[in-house]
Amino acid sequence: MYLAHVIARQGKTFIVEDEHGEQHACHARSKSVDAVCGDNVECEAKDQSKDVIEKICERKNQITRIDNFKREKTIAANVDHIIIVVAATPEFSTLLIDKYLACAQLNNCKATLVINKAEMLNDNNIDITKLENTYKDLVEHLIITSAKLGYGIQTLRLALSNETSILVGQSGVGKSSLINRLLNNNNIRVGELSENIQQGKHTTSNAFAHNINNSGKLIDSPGVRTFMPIFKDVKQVMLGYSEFLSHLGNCKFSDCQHINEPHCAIKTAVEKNIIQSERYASYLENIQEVSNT
Ligand SMILES: Nc1nc2c(ncn2[C@@H]2O[C@H](COP(=O)(O)OP(=O)(O)OP(=O)(O)O)[C@@H](O)[C@H]2O)c(=O)[nH]1
Ligand SMILES: [Mg+2]
Ligand SMILES: [Zn+2]
Repeated sequence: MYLAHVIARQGKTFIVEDEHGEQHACHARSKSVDAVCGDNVECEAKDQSKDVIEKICERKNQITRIDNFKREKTIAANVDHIIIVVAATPEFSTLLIDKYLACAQLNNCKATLVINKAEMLNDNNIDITKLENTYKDLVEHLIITSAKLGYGIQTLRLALSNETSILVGQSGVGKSSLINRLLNNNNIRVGELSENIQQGKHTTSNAFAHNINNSGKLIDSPGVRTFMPIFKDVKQVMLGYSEFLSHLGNCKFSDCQHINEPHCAIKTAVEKNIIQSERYASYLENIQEVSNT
């Protein structure tokens, strides 16, 4: 029996890494052993066949998505730090950033915002100052990068600080390209990587955890077509906006949803510019979405 860490899943095969950094291909003991990237597992070594994952250790948290059939699917576990990637292209909305921020907040993860394709920001009329003003106090780091030019990569590497991090964001923002850069700079072979993440055009289809030298594990997740955090109820939306937390409980009504109730502490904070009006607007949009489903 040995302890290991799941770094990828390809169909019914799991790739795990043991405490010595050695990789093994495993099967799961049964269907109920549904391990994901980031899981800590107990494995049984086998001579004649693939090793077997016997047990998944208790998870600190899990990042889930909703599939096309509205079923919840876990894509990664035990995540410390969510790296939200947006880029000059494709176009993005701050609502999307706010959803990912809430995902981090609800899962007790740190959040960092990466703005990639820096060399194209001017041509695409992205207002960096506005983004910085909105998000600098809500994230651990706000980093401008260009995976194409190699800009900002060292800053990103330092921000990863030896934890398990996951890159999230729309398809095409450059998540896999950033990982390639982080790995290249460490002279780690990328051949193995390209097989896993560069099949077909560019889309990453499965989560995959890469070892970044001295900077822990970095999970590459598939783009937003398949990964979009979803709020289960109004309560979750409230708890997902970190700057709201200290005001909750100060409203006149204990069940205040901060929409149009009188004497609402959240709305007062917005009026006093303590909470940004953009964030409050996105809160209302998310409340609306939850109420419609
Ligand atoms: N100009 C420019 N292009 C970039 C940059 N980073 C990535 N790209 C390009 O953007 C496209 C998408 O990059 P990927 O790294 O595959 O994007 P991804 O986020 O991993 O996409 P999915 O796997 O589909 O979620 C590729 O054509 C990259 O070459 C950048 O900094 N500047
Ligand atoms: Mg990718
Ligand atoms: Zn209120």
